[in-house]
Amino acid sequence: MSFKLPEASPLQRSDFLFGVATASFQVEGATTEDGRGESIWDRFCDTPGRVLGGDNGMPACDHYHRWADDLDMIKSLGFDAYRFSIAWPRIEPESGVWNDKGFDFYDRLVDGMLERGIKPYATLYHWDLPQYLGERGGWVNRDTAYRFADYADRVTRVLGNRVSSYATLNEPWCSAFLSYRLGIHAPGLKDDRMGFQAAHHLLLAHGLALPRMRDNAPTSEHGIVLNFTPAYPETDSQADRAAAAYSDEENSHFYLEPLLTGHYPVAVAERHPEWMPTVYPGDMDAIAADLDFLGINFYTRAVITASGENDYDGVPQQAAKTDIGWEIYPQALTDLLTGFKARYDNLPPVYITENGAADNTPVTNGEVNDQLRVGYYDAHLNAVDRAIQAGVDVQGYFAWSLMDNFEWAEGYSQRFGIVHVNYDTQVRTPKASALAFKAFLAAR
Ligand code: IFM
Repeated sequence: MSFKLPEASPLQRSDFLFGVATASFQVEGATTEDGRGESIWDRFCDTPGRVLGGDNGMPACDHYHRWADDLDMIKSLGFDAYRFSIAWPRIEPESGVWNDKGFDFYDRLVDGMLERGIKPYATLYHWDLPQYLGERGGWVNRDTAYRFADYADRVTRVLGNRVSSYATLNEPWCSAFLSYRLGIHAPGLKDDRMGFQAAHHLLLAHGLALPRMRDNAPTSEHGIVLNFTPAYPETDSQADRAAAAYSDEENSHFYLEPLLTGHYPVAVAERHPEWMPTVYPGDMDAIAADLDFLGINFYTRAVITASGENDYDGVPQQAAKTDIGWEIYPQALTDLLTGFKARYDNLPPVYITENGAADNTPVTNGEVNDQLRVGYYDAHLNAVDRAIQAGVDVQGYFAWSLMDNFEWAEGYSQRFGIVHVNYDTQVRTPKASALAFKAFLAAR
């Protein structure tokens, strides 16, 4: 079993990069070991009612101890790269205190990848903000952006050019809107103005960090990872089309446009001037610093009505869905990529830094036959191929995720891994989807 792509597809070439992705809080465990400080997610998990089942970051996949075996697994499946993230609270457990044991862990991890011929793709911030910064207002406090730039500076000084690619942030939409506007992620606040201010401070953090990262690691690539859930109108009415277009301005272009043009979208500023963040002189220039790449995370689309009311929560009733309830709609990935190329003449080279499906198929007789996920990957790899044929510069693709892990507010209830994890025994079982990747990658 493998994936089927057109014969001449660039995805079949050995210079197209394939990787798997994880994130520190979701896989590492060891939340109190070797001097790691508390993160806002540790605190959020400890707050009753915030995370399904009262789950927390322990033991997750115990990757902190099992990283060498996990790297062997990545190698044996034939992937070129591993996208991982660095836990800020391991590196700077208290404000201004730099923890050698935290640096040592990522040192070992990166060297372990290099020894195995796996390219390290590091993300500096995948949501585990130190709790002490959370207590000072988190991303609503402008100072957090400066603290991030210092942290990024320290990490890139230590890991330097050994890392092929650094992303400053993973999905600032989630760190801003899900966390401060929609109340779903840590710290769980619900305030529009705060959400937009947090977004600005996250983008500023990226902009302040970037030149320091380039100085420290001049031969690495530097960029950012954004998530997109493109909006489609429910009907062809002018009102629904306008509502969908506006939704993209607020949720997608509010993050991408400042990075590529130095401006927030006019449509948002016109409709909601009261939400626009406080911006200091020089901020937008910093945010619009050149990117070596744009990381795009894609899972699904949103279906929008002008009234904001539908009885199916944005997912058409008859649609094929993954186990978390997200519609499977691969054409949206092609449309998203070609749409960005049409809108931005300076769109940098793109990596699909996350794509994948929740498919909770259990282990049966030692195997996991996750056919929904196999089909999802097949369809989305073809969607990427169509975008490349249409002229979009896509350099690589990362499956989310290497293994089942802590799915944030959903706890351990949703499994996104191509490798199954038994959280009691920590036994890893490659699923049919992992074997499909293995066969596909071996045939390149
Ligand atoms: O698990 C998350 C990941 O941390 C960020 N992107 C989406 C994934 C699935 O929800």
